[in-house]
This record gives sequence, structure tokens and C-alpha cells, in this order.
Amino acid sequence: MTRLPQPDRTLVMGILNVTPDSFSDGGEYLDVEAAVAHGLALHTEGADIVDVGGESTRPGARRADPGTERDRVVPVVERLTAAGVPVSVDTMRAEVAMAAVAAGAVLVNDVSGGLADPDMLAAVAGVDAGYVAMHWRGHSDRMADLATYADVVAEVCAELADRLAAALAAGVEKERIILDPGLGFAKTAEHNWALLRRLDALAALGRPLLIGASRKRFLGELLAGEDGPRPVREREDAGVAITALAAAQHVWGVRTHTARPHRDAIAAALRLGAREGFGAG
Ligand code: PMM
Repeated sequence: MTRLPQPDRTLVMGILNVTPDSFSDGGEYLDVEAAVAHGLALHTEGADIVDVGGESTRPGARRADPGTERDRVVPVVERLTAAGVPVSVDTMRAEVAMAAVAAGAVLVNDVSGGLADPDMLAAVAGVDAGYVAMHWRGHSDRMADLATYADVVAEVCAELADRLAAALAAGVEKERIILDPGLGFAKTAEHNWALLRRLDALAALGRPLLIGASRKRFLGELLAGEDGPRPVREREDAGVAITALAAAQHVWGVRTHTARPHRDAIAAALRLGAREGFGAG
């Protein structure tokens, strides 16, 4: 992963959805100029990498066609790369991933862990890019029905281990692979909390971890008031708390909608965990 930023702390991956329908920022950055401006702002604010996606994966979402997805993503990847911003591409399609890598993306963030497109792992094996394999059980239109587990931690670990093995078998070097439990993907709020409680079990798979909790529904449910779940835009602080707790456990990265609050939380977690500087004794 020579081209990936490698800070000696948890990395912040800023979210840039170039889609009409993502749950928290859908429609805001469909225009290339607006998307690039937001990507640059995230980077200036402290995002180590900007994750550009052209297909919404929110529960129930319909798929974008491949050409549309590629046309949304590639110009934004090109422009951000040219501006010196490290970029990842959030896609389940090999074709889109390869176009984005050719345009400068240094990381392929595949929410399906290679399951959605049979060509993905071999394609990634052939390029110099990192690969995020996220835990996934099926497309958004049916993932709510797939949220059944006897032991969510054991099953997600086993299924991620399978995806890791498949990526290795396809020729993706171990050093390039990052694993993600896929909070909210075929998971209820209870499942997400159970996984967050056991980051140690996920880390035992032997690869760095990426965690995407930012603004997700389980935080809305956690913070629900009389009017129902807390609105998407008012879930930020709980996400920052999760970042601090995950950073204290040395996860590789957090995928977030803002950058600075998360960078600050990571700095505090790191400082608190440091052994030096606590005074005598
Ligand atoms: N979540 C979403 C999209 N892509 N990628 C990874 N690796 N991990 C996630 O948790 C994840 C993801 C859905 O959130 P969004 O609609 O805000 O992008």
C-alpha cells in the first residue's frame, strides 16, 4: 500500500457521495464542481483520504447503472487527485473501480467484499491499490431480510475471514487488504453495537480495520426523542464519540461525513492512551 497515506494514528476517510439518493448527503454533490469543492474542503479540514461513491447503498436503494456510476465518479477522482488529495472509490463494480484507479484512486472500497461482482478481486489484484473488504450479505433492496444471526460477532468474523481468503486467493497481497464489519449492512442496531463492542475479535483477523458509523440509523435510534429517530444531521457528536473509542483501539480508519471533529477525537484518544507524560509514578 505504498500510495496510501500511512499516518501513525487512526486515519480519517471523508465521505463524498456523488449520488442523488444517499441517506445523508444525497443530491448535494451530484454536480462535479460541488463534489470537488466538498472533497477539497474535507481534505483541508483533515480528511486523510476522500472516499468518492457514485451509487447509494442506503437500505432499500436501487442500483445505479454502471455507466452512470462511472461518469459520476471518474471526473471527481481525477480532479481531486490532480489537487493532491488521496482518493478512494466506493464501488462494488470492477469496471468502476478500475476506471477510478486509472484516474488516480489509491484504494478500492468495496462494500460487498468481492461478492457483488465476480471480476472485482482479480481486477484489484492487477493494480497497485489498497482494498477494503466490507462485510456484506446482499444488495440494499434485500439486506434488511438478511440481518439474521445466532452470534453476530462470530458470523461476521467468519464471513470476513472468507472474503480475506478469497482476496488472497485472487492475488491481492495481504498488505493491501483492510477489513470492515459493515455497520448497518444486513445488521440491526443491536448487531452494530455488538460488533463495536468486539473490535478486538475483528482485529484478530489480522488485518487493519475500517469503521463506518457516521450518521447511521443506529445512532438516530440511540438518540431518538419523542418525534422518533434523531435526524441524520444531528447524529454527528455520537459518531465522534465512536471515533474516539475506535481510535483508542487503534483501528486503521474511520469513514466519516466531517473531518475535523473526528481528527480532534483521534488526537485526544491517542494522547490519552500515550504512556509518557502522565507524570511521576
Ligand atoms: N457505509 C456506507 C457506504 N460505504 N464503506 C465502508 N467501507 N464502510 C461503511 O460502513 C460504508 C461504506 C453507507 O454510508 P453512506 O451512504 O453515508 O456513504
